[in-house]
Amino acid sequence: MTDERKDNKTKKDRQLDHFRVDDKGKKLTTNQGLKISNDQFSLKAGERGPTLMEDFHFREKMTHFDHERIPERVVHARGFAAHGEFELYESMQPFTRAKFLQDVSLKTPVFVRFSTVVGSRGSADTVRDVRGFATKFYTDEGNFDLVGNNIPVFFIQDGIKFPDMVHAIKPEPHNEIPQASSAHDTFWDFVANNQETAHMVMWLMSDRAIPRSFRMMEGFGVHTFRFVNEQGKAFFVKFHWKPTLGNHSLIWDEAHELAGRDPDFHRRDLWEAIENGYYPEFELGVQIINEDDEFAFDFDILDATKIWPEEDVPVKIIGKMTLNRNVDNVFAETEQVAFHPGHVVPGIDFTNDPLLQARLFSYTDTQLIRLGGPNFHEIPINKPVCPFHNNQRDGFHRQTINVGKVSYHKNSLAGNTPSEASVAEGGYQHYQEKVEGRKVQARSESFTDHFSQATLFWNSMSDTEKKHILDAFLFELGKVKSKSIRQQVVDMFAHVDLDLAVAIAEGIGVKPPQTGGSNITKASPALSQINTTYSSLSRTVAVIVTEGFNDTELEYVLSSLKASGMQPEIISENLGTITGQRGTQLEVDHTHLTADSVSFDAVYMVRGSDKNKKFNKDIAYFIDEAFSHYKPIGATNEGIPWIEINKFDGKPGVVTAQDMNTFVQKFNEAITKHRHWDREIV
Ligand code: HDE
Repeated sequence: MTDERKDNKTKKDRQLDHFRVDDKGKKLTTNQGLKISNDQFSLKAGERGPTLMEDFHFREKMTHFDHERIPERVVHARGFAAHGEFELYESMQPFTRAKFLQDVSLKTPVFVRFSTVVGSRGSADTVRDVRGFATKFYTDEGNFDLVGNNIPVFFIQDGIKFPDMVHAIKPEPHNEIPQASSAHDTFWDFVANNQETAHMVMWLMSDRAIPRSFRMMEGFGVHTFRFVNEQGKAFFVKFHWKPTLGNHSLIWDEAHELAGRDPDFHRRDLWEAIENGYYPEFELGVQIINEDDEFAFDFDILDATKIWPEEDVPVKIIGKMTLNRNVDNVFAETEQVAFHPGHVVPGIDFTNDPLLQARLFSYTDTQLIRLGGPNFHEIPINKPVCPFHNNQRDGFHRQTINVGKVSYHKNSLAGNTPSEASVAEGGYQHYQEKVEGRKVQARSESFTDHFSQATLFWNSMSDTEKKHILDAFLFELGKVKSKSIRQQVVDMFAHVDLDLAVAIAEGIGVKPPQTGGSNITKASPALSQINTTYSSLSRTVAVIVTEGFNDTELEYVLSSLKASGMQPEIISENLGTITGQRGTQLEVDHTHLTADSVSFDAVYMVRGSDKNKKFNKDIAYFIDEAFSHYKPIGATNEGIPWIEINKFDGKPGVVTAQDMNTFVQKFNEAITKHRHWDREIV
């Protein structure tokens, strides 16, 4: 346990204390507790002789090492997690009996794991992909897992197709290429031949699939769940997470470059934000539909390829989650956490969404192989914070020592305990939905419209977003070797938007479709990221400065940026300290070799005395790249010539000023805007 850990711990944090071990300052021992006198040399028959079997310490050490790895998740293998707390703004009592959604005085501990879907555990963070957004609420009534994504719809409607979909998008089996990418033949073959994918593919091609940060993306429960209140009345509900920093993305070139320069970009961003006290916050929203209105929409509300447009069914914000603590150990917590959409509490129930139904089977099943047996609920990160009692026994790695001889129900020897709880005592009761029908392998007619909402999404995009979507199609399909698949995809997306399909066709060398188009003219402004929240809080600024800088100016700007909640980092020719005209010493954080423009939200040019020609050249590239990524660039006095060399002065989002007050204000505004799309890039 680290010394600086605060006292105001959550219930979960206190529980984890019992499992934390700090080896610092201790003697080295075997796992049996035997002190080790020599950990350098194995036991040998003679100094140059063979190692002996009886060297139990060597064997234990090596065997444990040989078994350190567990299977990575079959999807969502690469992830990063943090602890936090959820607080409720207003009681949801009219809709649900769930206590953590009723009592505004409660703070519920949470653990959130963000992930990519397709790549292996060691793949890059910034690839084009869906992001997982899984939250475990440790409530007093048991764990509730909201296992969502950052995209509100899914590729398929029925879970039976999930293995096919995942096989198609994962690296191709004959050569295991490409890693963490959908830009290959099998994925697009799947898309063209399973056209329910159309809507989700539009999202995947959009900027949503390359988020700027886990802290700046939305989360969605995707499925329609059910709320059930104390009177037993049910409501359909969809869950949303809204980041308070707004919903922002990278651009493709930047994401691509980051994948090489800093494959850990998103995990580093989350880790550092929490370490630096910029705690990520997400508001929880719910869309609620009365049971009577189940059929009031022009889509089926049980179809996971559909959204409920926010303008038609408003998102009610009911609480906020704050992530305020990094993990102590990634394997123990992030890797071993086991989420399951079937982990619910009284007041939250399922619907007949066939995708959700399949997930209810898959998640326990996968943990059995990944975590090695049925006792994964005993792993510290998975343990509920409330007591749990039942007659389940034994199995690999059982930790609990269940005393007594009774492990069955009903019994008289233990007074028939553990006993069932009535609903009044908090017992879970499945919602008694009336269901009737023939056993059929079929899909409801109401699930057959695959294109209307794909068009709705397209219609809702700004021109910039539309261009990014087109570029993404051109990139992805440009990587598809089969001309037939390219043609099939173009013909398919002609049903979404004819102009889009024609533009794709032109770029990828297939016939432009003659027919298609859509009569959907509706748009949903909430879908465009242009309409999100904007904030400069926690934005990173590369401050480029050399020896002999203007102390007064730099001190003023740095303190103003920090006061506005931004994170400036100093980049210079060498590590160490640099000295200003008045003698101020400044510690350098990076050189241009260790930092790239893609790692920052903005650039501030300060300069100093110009001695190093090579550095100047490298910096010209740095600014050029930041400019081409539409990022804010600021320069004061001596830094201005650096901007002029590249002819960027006067361009949108490029702020230059002699007066520091004006500069700081305008630069802050430029950073808050995130990107300057009105800039012309040639
Ligand atoms: Fe998952 N999914 N999924 N999924 N999923 C898994 O469970 C599965 C789906 C999601 O950070 C696996 O523990 C099926 C939708 C997240 O640990 C596995 C179907 C959504 C995570 C599995 C879906 C998700 C997973 C792999 C279609 C958004 C990572 C490892 C019926 C609502 C959780 C594991 C973490 C992980 C199955 C579709 C989200 C195999 C069968 C839709 C965020 O059980």
